[in-house]
Amino acid sequence: MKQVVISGTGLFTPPHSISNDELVTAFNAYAEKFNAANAEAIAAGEVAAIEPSSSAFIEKASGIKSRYVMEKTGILDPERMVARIPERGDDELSLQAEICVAAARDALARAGRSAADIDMVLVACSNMQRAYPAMAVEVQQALGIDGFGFDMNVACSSATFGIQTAASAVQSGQARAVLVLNPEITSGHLNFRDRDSHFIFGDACTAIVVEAADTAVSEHQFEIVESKLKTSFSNNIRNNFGFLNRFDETGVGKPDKLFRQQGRKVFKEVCPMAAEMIAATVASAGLKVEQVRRFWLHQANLSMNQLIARMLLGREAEPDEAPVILDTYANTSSAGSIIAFHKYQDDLKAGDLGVICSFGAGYSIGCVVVRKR
Ligand code: CO8
Repeated sequence: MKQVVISGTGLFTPPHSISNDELVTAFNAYAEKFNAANAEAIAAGEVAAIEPSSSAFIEKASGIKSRYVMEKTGILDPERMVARIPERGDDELSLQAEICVAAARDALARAGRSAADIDMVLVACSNMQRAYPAMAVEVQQALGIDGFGFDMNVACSSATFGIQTAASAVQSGQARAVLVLNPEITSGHLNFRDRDSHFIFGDACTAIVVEAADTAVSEHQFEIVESKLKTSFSNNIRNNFGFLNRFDETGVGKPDKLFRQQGRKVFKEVCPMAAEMIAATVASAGLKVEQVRRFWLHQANLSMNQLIARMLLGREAEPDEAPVILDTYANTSSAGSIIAFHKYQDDLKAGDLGVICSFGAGYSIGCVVVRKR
């Protein structure tokens, strides 16, 4: 079968960072205000008081210290707790397309490619800004790419599923090169009034160029050795936001139309699934886990990644073996494992093996074994 490589990656990091302390101060101001306004109902047992959040808890439970967002003043305003970003007109480049273009330019430069070399654009992420036209078609036009584009959503696993889709398109001859984009504006679907989850996510966009090995020109090539995808239905991470919401006005704006999860259950169920998938994908490539030089894991929770590494290796992973970016980026959904891959790849030598693995809502798990060329 035709050899396929990842020839370049790119990253857009939003301009604003929010520390745990800043986030907690805003949340606690909101909670105090809510509790004061509902004091009588709380005393009568009719309404539950909102407990305060804490930076110490957030860092201990998740490993997250800060996160990047597209806009922070609105999120940190206890009266609002949503970013303030004005709507754009139909004739302006949309926000999600704009961050795709920024990450794409970075990836194309690293791949030594221009728009003329790309035949297919895939926007693969957890949330699309609109129903249609597809984000990918807008990005295609903004970059001046001739060919076709479409959107796909497999939540946190969108990037790895996107890589596999792109590799198949190159292998079948459908495209010479594919641009995969993961614009995760997660702050749009995060409930900043929910103590259990207000700290979990951050915004970012990654870009990946996938093309045929025999014509690739980049100095940053990774051969795709093997990949496996798996989905298994679960309601433990769910968001009911959608275009049918308006059929029933009573549900509009309710918390189930934002991200929510059973964090403990997700942790317990997904870690073994991810470890098994990595082991199976490495084995099906005829390799041993001990031969893998680096694991670029989905960046949701530090303890989760430590546990997966222990399950695989039978020991703690060295920081260099499973790099962490969630401390400063938080969970950027599908972009997380690609940010780790993008930032921690230049020291690898020809022949070094690595695994990109994502896991999340669906459940969905995507695993890609790569070899540095
Ligand atoms: N401050 C202080 N205390 C808190 C806070 C807080 N902010 N939040 C909860 N607590 C309390 C709880 O009330 C609880 O108290 P008690 O013991 O008295 O009941 C105690 O702290 C422990 O709470 P938890 O059991 O919830 O805490 P955990 O240790 O389980 O940590 C985590 C919570 C961090 C959420 C953890 O469970 C986790 O990370 N789980 C895995 C989650 C995960 O990986 N999810 C992946 C989903 S991402 C994905 O697939 C993409 C979806 C699409 C993205 C859409 C964009 C938004």
